Amino acid sequence: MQTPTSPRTNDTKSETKAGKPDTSVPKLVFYGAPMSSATPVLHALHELDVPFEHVLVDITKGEQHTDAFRALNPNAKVPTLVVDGTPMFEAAAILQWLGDRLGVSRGLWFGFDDPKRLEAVAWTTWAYVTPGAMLQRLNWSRGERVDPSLHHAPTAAHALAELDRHVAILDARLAGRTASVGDAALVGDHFTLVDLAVGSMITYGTYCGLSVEAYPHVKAWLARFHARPAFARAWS
Ligand SMILES: N[C@@H](CCC(=O)N[C@@H](CS)C(=O)NCC(=O)O)C(=O)O
Repeated sequence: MQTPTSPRTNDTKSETKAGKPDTSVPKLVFYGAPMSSATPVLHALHELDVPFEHVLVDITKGEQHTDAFRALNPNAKVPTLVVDGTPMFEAAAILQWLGDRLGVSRGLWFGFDDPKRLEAVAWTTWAYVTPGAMLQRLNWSRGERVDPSLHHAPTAAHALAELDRHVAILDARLAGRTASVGDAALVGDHFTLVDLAVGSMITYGTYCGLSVEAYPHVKAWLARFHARPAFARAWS
């Protein structure tokens, strides 16, 4: 594991708009690998604009299997986030925790008493267990890195059809939230970590062969997601 040449570390004190140190930000150590399941979490950390230490785990060299890393994440996978010394894993859980702890005051998540939090948790979880699960099935059934003896064309075709249905569900959600194409957010009236979680999964889907061309609301929403400066910082 190595830190990048210019890590954002906790030596950098987070500042409030008034210029006072934001002492409420816990010490965050993020373990990730480029263009992986860790990428949406890296994107979220940039959106939140909080200080964090970034540790690169070279999963191509097996660095995730060291005893030190397994002590943080017994699954030996990225992302892993250590918060004031306590490790957590699973991207969906990390995103929701970041929203609860750091996103509400930054307008990127919803407070416990806000009914919109119910929708936020629902859609964020949906991204990972509905299209996310189907993307896994698609990859297993035709992925380049998967043993070809495990490939199965009918399963791949079924997964793609299901993913298309998921995009249709998203399109209807976005269409119902605004009169015009392209300015809707999934929950609330502006971009939040909900859009980040779902947008990340759909973006990954497009890398795997999913098309959103037939869905104008999803297409415009995804284009705005990709135009965010923090997206470019994380997804490269
Ligand atoms: N369900 C996990 C999946 C994490 C995952 O599969 N991470 C991959 C990178 S995309 C990994 O660390 N692979 C290393 C390995 O399996 O050895 C999450 O969403 O956090």
